[in-house]
Amino acid sequence: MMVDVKKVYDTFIAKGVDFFTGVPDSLLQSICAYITDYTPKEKNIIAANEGAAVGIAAGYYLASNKIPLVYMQNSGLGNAVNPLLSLVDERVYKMPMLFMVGWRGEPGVKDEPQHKKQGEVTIGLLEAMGISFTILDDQEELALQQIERAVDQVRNECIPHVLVIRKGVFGKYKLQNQMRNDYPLSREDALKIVVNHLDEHDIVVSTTGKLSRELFEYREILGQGHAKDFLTVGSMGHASSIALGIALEKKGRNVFCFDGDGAFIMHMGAISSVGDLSPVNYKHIIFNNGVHESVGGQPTVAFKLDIPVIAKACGYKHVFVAKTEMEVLKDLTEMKGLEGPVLLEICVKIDSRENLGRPTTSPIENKNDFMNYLKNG
Ligand SMILES: Cc1ncc(C[n+]2csc(CCOP(=O)(O)OP(=O)(O)O)c2C)c(N)n1
Repeated sequence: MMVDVKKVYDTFIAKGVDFFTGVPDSLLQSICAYITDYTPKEKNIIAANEGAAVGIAAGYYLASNKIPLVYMQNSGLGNAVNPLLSLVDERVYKMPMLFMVGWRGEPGVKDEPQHKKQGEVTIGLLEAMGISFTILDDQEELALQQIERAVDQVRNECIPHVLVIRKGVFGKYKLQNQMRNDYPLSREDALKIVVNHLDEHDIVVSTTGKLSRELFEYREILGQGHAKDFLTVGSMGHASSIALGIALEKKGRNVFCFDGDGAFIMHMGAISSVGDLSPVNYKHIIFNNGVHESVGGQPTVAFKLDIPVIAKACGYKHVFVAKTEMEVLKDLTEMKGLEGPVLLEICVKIDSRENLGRPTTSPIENKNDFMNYLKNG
């Protein structure tokens, strides 16, 4: 049984919930797509991170006295905890807010390692925060009643309430207003060009989502093993900081951060430390497709930003933008002779393979191999 996302959306609207903000999630893909297609842009704000979404929702409530809806993957609860407890909570400003949280890693449901712990503790986390919640039923009529009741509770008691969304509860819906761009390279094409250009001892910290999966597969094809790569499978937005910690400690190694635009934006403030500490061996590559491609292609604001200028203003020494293979190769060659931090933004099209696999080694194996390589290699 599944719940039709049109009916869910119509229920929100009928109950006066018509403002949406959040960070997309694969389990919420169809409802987020429906919201995107049927909501004016200024009433559906894809935020930099989940905490920022709570902030935007709080501002909306203060100015409208209406209930906002915040959507996120349960991985994003961590980013939202601070504003939930120090802003929204009933002992602080006591704000009415409806949440939709995708439950990755639900116990008993097969999922990737980075979702297991988060999935196990999701309900406990909500309980510990004293936030009321409803696990949405997969029977449509019941689910719609649950939503109505949740909105009533939020309104009557002026508190937050979380709708927990299990895998497969929402029926399919395909985004009509799909983002497009005409850049020639895909993320995977660009990744291969960069990997081919790495020196033997260069190491890589790669971001959350499909980029790390593509890197893993390409190293398999090349028969190079995976010891040079730290795959940041969870912890979205922190790859650049992990790379910084390594670069400062291992000054003789080039440390590449392979970042996504959504991840870069999520914790953009982190690069102020990169610029400030300015490790000469730090190389930041942003694979910018302008969307959260890994979870359904919802837009980011990345093509409206001047990422190289932001990096330069934070203290990076050299910055580049490339759109074609020729440009990427030219920039990579030039970067070899330069002291970092260096940033290269590669604009890529929105694309990924249907048959893309997942890492076959565990995160702990990855960590041990990587640390051994750093120690000995
Ligand atoms: C804190 C947190 N929020 C949301 C997610 C879900 N998530 C995984 S990958 C991803 C999109 C990443 O987008 P981007 O960095 O632009 O890379 P792309 O997939 O486009 O290559 C999202 C939102 C997550 N893993 N962690």
